[in-house]
Amino acid sequence: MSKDYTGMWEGLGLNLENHSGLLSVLSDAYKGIYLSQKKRPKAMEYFDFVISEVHGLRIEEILDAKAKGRKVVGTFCVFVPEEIVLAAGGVYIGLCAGAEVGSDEAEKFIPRNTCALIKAFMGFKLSGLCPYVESADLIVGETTCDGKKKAYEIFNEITKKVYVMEVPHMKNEEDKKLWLSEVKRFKEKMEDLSGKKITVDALKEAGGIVNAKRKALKRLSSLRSADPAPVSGLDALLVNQISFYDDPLRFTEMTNRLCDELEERVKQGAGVAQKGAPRVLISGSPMAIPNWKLHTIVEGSGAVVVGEESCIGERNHRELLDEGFLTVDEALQKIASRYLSIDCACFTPNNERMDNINSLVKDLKAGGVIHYSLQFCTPYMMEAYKAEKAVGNVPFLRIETDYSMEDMGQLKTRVEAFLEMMG
Ligand code: BJ8
Repeated sequence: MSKDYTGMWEGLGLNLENHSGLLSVLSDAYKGIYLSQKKRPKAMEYFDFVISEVHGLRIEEILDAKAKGRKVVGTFCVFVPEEIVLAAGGVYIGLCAGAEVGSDEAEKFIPRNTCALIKAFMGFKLSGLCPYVESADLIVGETTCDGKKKAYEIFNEITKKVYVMEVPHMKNEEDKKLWLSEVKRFKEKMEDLSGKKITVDALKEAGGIVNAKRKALKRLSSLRSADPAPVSGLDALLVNQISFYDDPLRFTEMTNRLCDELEERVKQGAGVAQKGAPRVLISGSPMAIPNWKLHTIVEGSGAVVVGEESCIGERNHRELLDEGFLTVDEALQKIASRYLSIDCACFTPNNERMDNINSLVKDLKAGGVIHYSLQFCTPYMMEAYKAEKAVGNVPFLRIETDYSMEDMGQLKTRVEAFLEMMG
């Protein structure tokens, strides 16, 4: 940390001793994993800085925004329309849930056999470690998987800040109507919270900001199709993770700067791995910050991760918002339709996801797919069967794991055998 933030953390009511401990564990893990990589693009320095200031400068910026009357909205899912939060003058933050923190505390409220992501968001809060949860005015949940849906009830008892959007589990005409009404209800909620009427101009501006961010992430994604890959999967994953909490305008500019550098690398045939190194697509449950476990294993075994078919990845930026709207109503319809195109495994059927996995394999020239499910994440664990069938002859490995480091050795052995099989 470049500055002493103790006063700020105290003001947020964080558990200072545990909080400082968490930051040093995070920073050690980060340095061990990231800074030991070779041939990192120079433009990654910005993202290194952001992660080093994850509980410092960014929180300070958010508290400044709050002091100016802006409302802070935290989410755990890509279904929550960022455009509506921004159009109401709010700050949109994807809350951290990617580390094994406070599990014992969390297990006093939720079953042991709950996915690591849910346990983490409960654990972070219960251990008084997350400044984002503390600074949020509203936490928006959703009825995606059963675990989250029920956990939000408990989370609301603890935080008194949770608002839930109903996400249907099918995509027929009635479901589309239900989702549109949920998007409208959320717009009203944001108007109440901010005391501001959401106008079509505000939605246009917000739509432009979020689309520009998605375009920058798409640009990064398509550059990873080059062989040799110009950037490691670890670095690309970090950029995607940071997209959820950084200032969107600055993030877009810095991601485009990174892409400019990567474009040069591609022109020169330079990359982070040898040309012809095994190329892996990772598909499945989201990898919330600071979950770098599987990428570390895969890239530590000589392969390169060329894409994430995940909410911290393609699922978050694949579809742009159609900005051709003239009224608030039209804007809300386009927002509803853009978000309902997300191919989360909580939908049935979810055939778009199978098509999307196949397109990514082709576009990114992946030689194999590792299907990653968090343990107890039933939607993705179940969908692995269909994903494996969908990719046909492409080598496919199913992995189920959590955030602990105990199975690192065993996973490494399995990944190495898989890479050998990929040839
Ligand atoms: S749109 S993937 S971010 S719900 S890992 S809590 S699914 S048991 S996070 Fe997700 Fe939205 Fe879907 Fe994406 Fe449940 Fe699975 Fe846990 Fe999960």
